[in-house]
Amino acid sequence: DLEQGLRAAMAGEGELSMRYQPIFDANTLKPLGVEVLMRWQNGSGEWISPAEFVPVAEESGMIVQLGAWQMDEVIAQLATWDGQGLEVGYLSLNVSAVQLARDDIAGRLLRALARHHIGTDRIVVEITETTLMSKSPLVKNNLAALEAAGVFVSVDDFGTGYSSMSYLKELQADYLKIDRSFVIGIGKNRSDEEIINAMVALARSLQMRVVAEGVDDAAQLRFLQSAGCDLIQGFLLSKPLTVEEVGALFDSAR
Ligand code: G
Ligand code: G
Ligand code: MN
Ligand code: NA
Repeated sequence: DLEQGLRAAMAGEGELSMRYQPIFDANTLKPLGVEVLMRWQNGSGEWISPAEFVPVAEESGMIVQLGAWQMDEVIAQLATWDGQGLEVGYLSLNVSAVQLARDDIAGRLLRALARHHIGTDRIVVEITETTLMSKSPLVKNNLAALEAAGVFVSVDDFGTGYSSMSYLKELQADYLKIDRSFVIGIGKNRSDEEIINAMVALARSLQMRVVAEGVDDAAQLRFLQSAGCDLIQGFLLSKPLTVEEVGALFDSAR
């Protein structure tokens, strides 16, 4: 089954890899960083979506080992890009509540950054609203340690969970990521547009930067620019890229 397959993929080589989806300045459209997205192509050549295997990895606890491996891989990759003179900016990492609750993820990340001489301000940790509201002391300690060290925190899929304004304020998250489901409604659904405007206003008042994800066409981009979004991510500007494609993009953007 999926769990056995994933266990084998983690033990072996080559089935798991990373893609990097660029995040752009909303106005200059200059790439400023990349979101790390895991990919799995199993032994039979089938691509299995992280939407399918991440929940399995979370339930089995494998996400701790998987996330630890990923973190070491991508920090090393960022150092490699630096060494090549490619200014890839920052890495945005999806981190699940299970990782924050069971691992010294803050310590692991800070050690990896120190080892590669990379500043903490080049990492954004993407968490969900549910994670933000966690009462687990380990989750709270990990997030507090990351923030104290200068790592940025982004609230992913914003608007799809139980959003709590007080938790947003308490953690002082740095980025708010508007979920794709609202972006899809631009030009079609007046209430989605109004929700986006309200989210931008909320983010402004909390001094958070706003990222819109899943931006697919020019009309969505125009709406989000005039709504005051700071950052844009989506297939209109770039799909998730391989290491080589990231290098080429940031090389040409210099
Ligand atoms: O990349 P894609 O759109 O297929 O991702 C689907 C879902 O899986 C998204 O919610 C995304 O946040 C999550 N995801 C993708 N890569 C990772 C990862 O490396 N770690 C974690 N925890 N979640 C991921
Ligand atoms: O939940 P999270 O934001 O981490 O999910 C990111 C996922 O969304 C990635 O797997 C990525 O492939 C997908 N994605 C990013 N931009 C677009 C887009 O413009 N359109 C669609 N359909 N999916 C997108
Ligand atoms: Mn994300
Ligand atoms: Na999202």
